[in-house]
Amino acid sequence: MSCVAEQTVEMTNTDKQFDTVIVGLGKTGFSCACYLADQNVEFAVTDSRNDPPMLAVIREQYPQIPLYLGNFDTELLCNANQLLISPGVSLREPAVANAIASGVSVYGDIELFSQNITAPVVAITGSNGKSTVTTLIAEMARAAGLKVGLGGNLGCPALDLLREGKVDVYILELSSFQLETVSSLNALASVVLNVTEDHMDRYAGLEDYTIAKAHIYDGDGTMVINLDDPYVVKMRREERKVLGFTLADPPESVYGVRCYDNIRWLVRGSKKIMPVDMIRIAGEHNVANSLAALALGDALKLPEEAMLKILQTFAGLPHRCQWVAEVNGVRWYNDSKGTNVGAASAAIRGLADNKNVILIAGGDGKGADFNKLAEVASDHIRAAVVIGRDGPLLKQALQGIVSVYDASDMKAAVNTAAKLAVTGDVVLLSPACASFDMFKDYQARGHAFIKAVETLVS
Ligand code: UMA
Ligand code: ADP
Repeated sequence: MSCVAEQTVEMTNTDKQFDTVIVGLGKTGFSCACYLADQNVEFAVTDSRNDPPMLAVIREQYPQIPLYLGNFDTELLCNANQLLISPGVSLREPAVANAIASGVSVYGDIELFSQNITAPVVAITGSNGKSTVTTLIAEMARAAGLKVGLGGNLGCPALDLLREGKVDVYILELSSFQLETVSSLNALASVVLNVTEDHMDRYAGLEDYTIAKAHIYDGDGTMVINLDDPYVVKMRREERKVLGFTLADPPESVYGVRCYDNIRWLVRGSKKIMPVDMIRIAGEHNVANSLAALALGDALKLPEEAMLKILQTFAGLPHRCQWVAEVNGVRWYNDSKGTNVGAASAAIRGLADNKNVILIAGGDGKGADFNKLAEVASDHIRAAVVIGRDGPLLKQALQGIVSVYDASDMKAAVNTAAKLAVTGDVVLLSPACASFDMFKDYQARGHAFIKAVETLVS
């Protein structure tokens, strides 16, 4: 196997001999390069792409770093002592798997981060709700006067946080990919919000994916456990401090929901906390997210007043059940971040009222089983407009349950939905798929939707 080296020197065996090789030159790989360069460690960087996202930046800032682009070279990876691997690269990638088999140690940016921090970490994972809960708990901590380092899968790569100076607490959103290669995290408090199918193109199955997620609980911190999710309940370890949450009436000391005089309250055991309808973000999934944030805040000893203020004021992140417009009595919502079946199902349930949803969905399904979406569709969806590479698979699953229409792009999808919708309907973009077959990312997909809806208004 050969690969294109950026150095002008002729490559020999010794040229491919580095103690550390960074695998991947996206946001994570570049953050690893900056961190190691600060420590005066020598290393090389490789990426299977010819033109990875951070190529121009690394060439400009670190012209001396050897780069190996275009594919993964088995010799380069097997000669290393350690690989610092990016989350987008699977450990099953043949050259990486060969290196692991020949004894090379492999870890990711979160492991390096964990080995070098001096402040506690609150860590959040789950198939859905990660960014919302991560933002909620970060805002709560800030409202309590703490200096927060916020990042991970959401935005700023973790190692960049170490270059920004001292903080009181790190709050990290972590993906299953990042958790595959962590052993020293030992978070003060951590949560797996829920487990539903995602990234099935990367994992052997749900069990494999669940095992990766469960690493967030390694260590001796407080385990925040979603008692409504059987996969999460199984992760519970008896010897550990546990704070539970449920959308049901909870037992003593568990966070939950209880009705008093027909008003639903967030409670902890028998203690009332706040009426549910004072939570600003809508939908039952956001009640669960709020309870998870309260439990994490409890573990962090945040004052309740600061936490409740945030629940009452946080308006939600863009592209998550985001209200876009009302046109002729039809409400349009952008849930472009609904990138798997579980997320789209939660969004549909949260916004539907008597089968009034016209759903726009499709894209890169990541190997998902769309039949689970069909179960939700039969109760809540009147029609669906499908887009993208896996639109036909989605159509196959939904046909016979609801009327399904094809659209070639987002503008066509919005126009078709506009023709189908009547007063009182909700048009929801919640694709149940990744965006990369049609867009740069989920934000670009959400913006394309908003732009197309705006043309209906003008
Ligand atoms: N890739 C290659 N060859 C390589 C390296 C990467 O083809 O040599 C491909 C990957 O398969 C992937 C893409 O490039 O499709 C990006 O991978 P990356 O590891 O370079 O990604 P980064 O730019 O470092 O961004 C990663 C996270 N991306 C992924 O896990 C795919 C970002 O999460 C995260 O914000 C960033 O680190 C900082 O921590 C994004 C994401 O989509 C938002 N995450 C997934 C999700 O939320 O579902 C897990
Ligand atoms: P993530 O970071 O895990 O992708 P987000 O907070 O960005 O999660 O929310 C993405 C989408 O997932 C939302 O737009 C909504 O459709 C769905 N969602 C959010 N929270 C939950 C939850 N607790 N359970 C199920 N689905 C959820």
